[in-house]
Amino acid sequence: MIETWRWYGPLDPITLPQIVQTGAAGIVTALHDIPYGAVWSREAIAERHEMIRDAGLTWEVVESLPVHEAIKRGDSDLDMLFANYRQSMANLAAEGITTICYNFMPLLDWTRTDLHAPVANGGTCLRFEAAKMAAFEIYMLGRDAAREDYSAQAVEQAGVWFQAAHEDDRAALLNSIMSGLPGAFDRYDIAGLKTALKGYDGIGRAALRENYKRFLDEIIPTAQELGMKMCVHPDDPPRDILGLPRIVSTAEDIAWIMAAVDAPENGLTLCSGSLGANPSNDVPAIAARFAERIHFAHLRNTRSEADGSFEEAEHLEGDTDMVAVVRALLAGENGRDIPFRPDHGHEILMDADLGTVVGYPLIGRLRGLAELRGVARALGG
Ligand code: DNO
Repeated sequence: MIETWRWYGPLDPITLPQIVQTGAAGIVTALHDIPYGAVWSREAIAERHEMIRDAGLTWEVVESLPVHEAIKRGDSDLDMLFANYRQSMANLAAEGITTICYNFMPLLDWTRTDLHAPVANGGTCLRFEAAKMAAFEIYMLGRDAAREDYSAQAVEQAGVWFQAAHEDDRAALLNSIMSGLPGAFDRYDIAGLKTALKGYDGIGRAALRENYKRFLDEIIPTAQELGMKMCVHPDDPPRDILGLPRIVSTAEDIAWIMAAVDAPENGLTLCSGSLGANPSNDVPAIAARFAERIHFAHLRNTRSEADGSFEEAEHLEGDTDMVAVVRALLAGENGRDIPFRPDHGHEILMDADLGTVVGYPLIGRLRGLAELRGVARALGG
């Protein structure tokens, strides 16, 4: 398997020469400064590519070429957005970069309520606390219907939390929830989020699937012409959130996507952490079932709690049998060629002082990569 590392570009406090020292061979990155929906020019791609090559690394995967909200909503005039997406793909392919990760989550990307939850060994992790998310939805957004989306216990604790919360606590919660949106674009305050949510009025699961199918119909033929692999990232967490449907959360969802355009270029990013946060997802079984369509892997672990809360565990700990996941990936025909990256990581040792991108610490990820490398090596990958 190809060891990769997510790099956030020239503004990332972790430099390319430092990444070389982690042992990773490949880079996963994006042009985070380009607004969603605009074309990635050949020049901008080439410039970034050269930096990566100069450091002795390869640009293995684009994460992400973002899908504009208008496409997810299925607005009426999308021709320009699809044309721009295809143009960015062509420009990437011309530079020899052919694997693209993207997601189809409405409005939010990965969502957590705590960015620095303490863990037993003294580090911190990312945490999703159902009660705090419920508090955000019910009391801060005023979405009363959210009471139906959480356990009775979580709804009750939400009230307790909100009563006791100060202005700072609420601001910190909003900040945590918004932190999953990479780059500077499309972060919302409460008013902005309410407006953005209105844009999804009347869009349920079936409509979102229809919009996704249209995206695949528009994009996959281009991927085929260009020799590219598209790989959708699962929803994180794998459940509806803010009343918005999420359609990349379970094995059944993935099977629907793979069948919607049944071609190898329509593939999956196997994110063990995202899928693993739903206890009814059997992640090794999902990896085995879709192995031929998995073009990229995010390896990470979580520990779930009864009320729907979960937190991120060390890469080899937690609810998912990581050895079984890697074994399943390696059993696929192209298993040895799959790029993988250690996803997220605990903040440990001096991580907190380094000013790295939230969720992407240096030492915690280095630890994860080293552990995963050992697993892969032991299994012959
Ligand atoms: C979280 C990441 C996601 C991922 C996007 C892909 O850490 O795995 O933000 O990059 O969902 O589009």
